[in-house]
Amino acid sequence: MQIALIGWQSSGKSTLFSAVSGSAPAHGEEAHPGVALVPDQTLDRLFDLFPRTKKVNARVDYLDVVGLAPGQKRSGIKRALVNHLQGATVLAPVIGVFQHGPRDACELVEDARRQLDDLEIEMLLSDLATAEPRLAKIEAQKQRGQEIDEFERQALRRCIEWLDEERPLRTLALTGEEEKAIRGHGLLTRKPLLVTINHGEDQDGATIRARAREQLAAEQRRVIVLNAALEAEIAALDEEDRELFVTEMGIETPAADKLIRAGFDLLGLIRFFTIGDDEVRAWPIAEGADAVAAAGTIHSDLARGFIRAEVVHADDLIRLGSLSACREQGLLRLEGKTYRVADGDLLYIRFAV
Ligand SMILES: Nc1nc2c(ncn2[C@@H]2O[C@H](COP(=O)(O)OP(=O)(O)O)[C@@H](O)[C@H]2O)c(=O)[nH]1
Ligand SMILES: [Mg+2]
Repeated sequence: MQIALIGWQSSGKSTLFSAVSGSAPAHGEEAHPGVALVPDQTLDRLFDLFPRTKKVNARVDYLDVVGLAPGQKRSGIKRALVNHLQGATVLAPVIGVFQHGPRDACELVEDARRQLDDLEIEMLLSDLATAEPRLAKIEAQKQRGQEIDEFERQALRRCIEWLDEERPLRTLALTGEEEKAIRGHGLLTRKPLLVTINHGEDQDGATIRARAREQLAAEQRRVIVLNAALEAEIAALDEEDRELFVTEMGIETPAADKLIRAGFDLLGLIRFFTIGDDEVRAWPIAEGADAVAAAGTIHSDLARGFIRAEVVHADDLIRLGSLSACREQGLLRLEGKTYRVADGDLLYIRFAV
């Protein structure tokens, strides 16, 4: 999963990027990658129970990019930047309202909506700039009698029509074939949105959060509200100080957790665990995936030679303390290829190649 932080200049993207990834932000470059480990208490407990050389958390990739200049309205996003964004799984617009000072929460949310709408227009224009030349090329090929992908042609036409009405592609229902035909184009308004509103120390975060969730959340569009500067300060503390500070300030969860959780949710991801000879590991996988798909996430050989999976829920294992205790209670089961993996399952894949 790659989350790209986008937005207007000075909205707090780089500040948030440092807070969630712990690395230095983009400096003069178009886009700058960073990595964060998915915090996972269940994994920590499994690791205590089964000490191995390594504990491997699931990871999330972040991308910090240059901001759009406020003066550039209705010109679309620069191609060089679009190319970076096309590979992202989730776009996270960072909307800054911290600069407005202690104003009424309703006004701030209204301002955030305007900024978000303007940003969406830039993304729409960028998608048109991707889709229109592609369609023109296909039409030309068709005219010359060359073979073309009719699904792609159809999908692009529908997308362009939709975009012309200033609607994001997230809300367009495409058929499976159409979807597949345009997937490679990485159209921006088709990607799920994780809207992050960055408020200031002197603003009423709780009210902004309640109102923003009510007014700005939509299908494929989640809203989180935080104070990026404060989150960056917290992230820079060592673990002990951090816990103390977080409790004192009454912050629910650190920003990194919020972003990751919302991202997993948006993408319909769950995680499963494996315990090997040398590592205890968490793996992200699509909700609804079966045991073979899980095996394939670990290694393609495991999917090819899949025989059975031994499955126990990590919570049961932690509660009972050993695999033999789980087996005695019938909680360690043998499952076949079509078993639907549940969030928090621990899998032992039996395979032969
Ligand atoms: N007071 C306050 N300042 C912030 C906050 N987030 C960012 N800033 C400041 O705003 C400026 C721009 O932030 P930056 O993260 O570089 O914005 P970017 O252009 O979106 O990457 C910097 O001086 C930050 O310190 C915030 O939540 N509160
Ligand atoms: Mg920046």
